[in-house]
Order: sequence, then C-alpha cells, then structure tokens
Amino acid sequence: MTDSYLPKDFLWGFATASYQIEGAPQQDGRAESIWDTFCRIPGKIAGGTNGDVACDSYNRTAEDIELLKKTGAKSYRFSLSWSRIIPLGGRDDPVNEKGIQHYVKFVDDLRAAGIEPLITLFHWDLPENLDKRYGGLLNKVEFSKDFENYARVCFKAFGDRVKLWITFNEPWCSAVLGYSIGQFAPGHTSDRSKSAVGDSSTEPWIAGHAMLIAHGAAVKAYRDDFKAKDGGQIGITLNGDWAVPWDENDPKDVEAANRKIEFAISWFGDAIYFGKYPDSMRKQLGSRLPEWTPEEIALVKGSNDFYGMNHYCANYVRHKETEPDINDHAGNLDILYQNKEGVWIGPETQSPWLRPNPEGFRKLIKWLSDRYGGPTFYVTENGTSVKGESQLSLKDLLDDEFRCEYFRGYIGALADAHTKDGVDVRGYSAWSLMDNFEWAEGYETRFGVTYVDYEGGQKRHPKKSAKEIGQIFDKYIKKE
Ligand code: NCW
Repeated sequence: MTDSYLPKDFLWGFATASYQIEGAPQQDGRAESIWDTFCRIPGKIAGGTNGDVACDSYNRTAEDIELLKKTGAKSYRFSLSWSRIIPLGGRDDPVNEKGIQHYVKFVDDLRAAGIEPLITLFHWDLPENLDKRYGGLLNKVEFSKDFENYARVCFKAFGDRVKLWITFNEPWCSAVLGYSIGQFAPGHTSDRSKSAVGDSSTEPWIAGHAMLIAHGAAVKAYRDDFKAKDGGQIGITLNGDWAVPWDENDPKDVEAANRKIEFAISWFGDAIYFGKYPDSMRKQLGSRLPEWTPEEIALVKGSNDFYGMNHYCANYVRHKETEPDINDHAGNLDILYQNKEGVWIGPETQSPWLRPNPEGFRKLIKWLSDRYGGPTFYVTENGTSVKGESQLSLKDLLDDEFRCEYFRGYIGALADAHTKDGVDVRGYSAWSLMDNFEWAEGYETRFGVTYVDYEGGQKRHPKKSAKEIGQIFDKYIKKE
C-alpha cells in the first residue's frame, strides 16, 4: 500500500514520433527530411535500415487508435511531419492540403475515441530542402522564421482540436548528436575520419541557440494569435538524465555531476526560465557559445506554459582533470555506469545509454522544480528497451516483466515526487506505444509496449506492459 498519489484528471498515455512510425515517405506529397538522406549514408544506421516502412502507421491510424483504446490511455503524444505539411519547408513554399487533412482526420478520430492529442511540432525530421537551402538549424534567422510559419500553419489547422503543444523534442539530441557526434542527422562532426562536414567547436551551440529562438517565436505566435481563442498550452520537451557523483565525497565529482545536468538540461532550461545560459557553460565554452541579443532574450525568457520532461535513466559522473577539448559538450567529465565502490547505477538494457534508476527520476524532477520555480510538468517520454528482446520467441518477449518493473518503479517515483516533494505534474506519456525505428540503433532496439512484427504484415501484438501500465496508474490516480 502506498500513500503517494497522482492528481485526479492526470493525463497518461503513450508517445511516438513521425519518422519512427509513419513510413510512406512518398505518399500524399511528402518530401524528404534530413533523416531520409542521413539513413542513406553507409554505416550510420545499425543494419543499414531506414524509416521507409517503419510501422506503416501513416496507413494504419485506425489500428493504432484501437491499440491505444485497449490500454485505456487518456492521451497520445505524436509528432507532425513538417515535410508532409510544407514539403519544401519554407515560409514561401506551398502548404500540402493532403498532409494537413491526414492529421486533421487522425486528431478527430483520436478525440472521438476519448483520447487527448498532444502534438510535437519538431521531432528531428527537418525538411531536407531547408538544410540544403540555408544550412537548416545553423541559420537562426531563416530557421526561426520558417519554423514560426510552420507552427502557425499547424495552430490554424489543428488549434481548435489540440490543447497541448510541444515545439521541440530534445533539442540537445538535434544539436549534439546531429552537429558534434554525428550519430544523428545531419551527421556533422569535426572528426574528418567520420565525415567531411562540420565544425563541432561551434555548431552544436549555434544549432541549440537557433532552436531556442524558433521555440520562442512559435510560442509568441501561439500566445498572440491562437491561445486565447483555442485555450491551449505550449512548451518545449527537454531530455536529461540524473547525474550521481562517482565519488560522493569528492567535491569535484559533486560539482561535475551538477555541471553535467547544466550542460544537458539547463542549456535550454535556463534560457527559457532565466533568459541566459548557465555560468558553467559560459566558463568552459567562452565565445563558442552564442551571445544573446536583448530581442532574443525578450522572445525566449518566459516562453514555457509547462515543462515537457523526457527522462530515461541516471549515470555516474566523474570530473576530468585534463583540459576540455572541442568535442567535450558535456563539461569536461566522464559518464560511467559504476561508481567508486563498483556499484552499478542500474541493470543493462538494449540501449547502451540507458540504465534504469527510478530514484534518479524523483531527484531530477525535484531538482528541476526547485530550479525553475515549480513549473507544471508533463512527462513527455519515459520507458525502456530490454536487453536481447529481439532475439526472444514471441511468447517470451510478450511477457516483458523487465519493462513492467521499469514502469512500476518510475511511476511510483513520480507519485512520490508529486506527493512528498510537491512537484506539480499533470501528465505522463510512456515511450512508446509500439516498437519502432530507433534512429541510429535501427530496428534491433525495441521500446514498445506493443510488439510490431515488421516481417509478418506489421501485425501488432500487445506485450504484458501494454495492459499493466493502466493498472499501475489506476493504483496512483486519485478517484475524486
Ligand atoms: S535516442 C533517444 N530517445 C529515444 C527515441 O526513440 C526518442 O525519439 C527520443 O525522444 C527514446 O527517447 C528519445 N534519446 C537519445 C538518448 C541519448 C543518447 C546519447 C548518446 C551519447 C553518445
């Protein structure tokens, strides 16, 4: 028996993203995104795969809604494909009515099923044409104008039906994995042995700045012209793991753990809540980190109606004595899974970066709540892959006790954060409704509560977790 609870009307459900599930790359006038082209670069995606078919969700919306209904979900977070709505991306380029109509029908069908839509405008699949035309995220002026225009087209088309909007998903990933490590589209890196393009000494920070300005411009457009009439809320979704000092007694490791969170989360969070970058980043990066103009501060500061939190795991962090180099975008430190005593942070999963630690979730959301003055939170992603899941027989993989245990731990920790730490949390989207294209990790890594049989006609098989998650929420959500 637990005393912890989640508020009545708590909005729980599942999340996905357009490129990871839709497929249908040429249907109804869609043009290419940077992920279509990135996947064609040899060696970038495990198994040489891509999102051409994925879960074929573009043609299976009714099936996906049935899946949601079976779980009892109250909400569904999905992203729009910019390349379907404005195929060439820009503010002077044509709007594709067929793309709009597809999503209008989907939103209407969700609502008819009693499921609240949460829309993400940008989950990494930038129209390829904008990357070609002016360098995409590296051109803050052009990018923010085009993003604002795209956002306005979406607010106009769906604003009367959609009450929760997310501008960007995990801008850290687009910036660092896309413009420094080269693991994500468009694959820039300074390491000439891996790629011929990019300058990771400045590009990730320029891309991050551009996304913040574009976020601010879209929020201003929403607040000026749509919010009062449509009565919705808008925010950004930031990723970030909890950081535990490798040696709790070493002040340098304690400081490094804090620095890690600042480089990963406060980079964007401080800009949005305080109108500046963290001192730790300015100190290490100097002029490589863009300066704010007064107009940009006015646009970005205060631009969240809620904080969208993606969270998966925790790490140990150890301070590094060597001088930071240009590729050190975490703040001159090492990220480890074992601490000084040899204790593991959590069990292994299929994803090299993910080791579950529910207590870290409670600590991080409290840390964020304290730092940013108690904002309203929506947890926009949380979930796990399972080591070796793809190798199991269908019967065994449907019995995903590891994932159920993950959800029990994390949802319990969230209820504790709400009840015992006073965190204002209103919603939660589990990642993910179904197995899908896991970016650079291809199809081998599965995060779904539903098994998708890619070779077997895309048949969807709910796993044990698809049923259990509703029971977990039922235990915590207040009845009156
Ligand atoms: S890859 C990633 N994810 C997964 C993805 O499926 C989803 O679209 C994202 O929103 C699950 O949740 C997010 N996150 C990136 C993890 C960081 C990897 C760090 C690699 C360091 C080299």
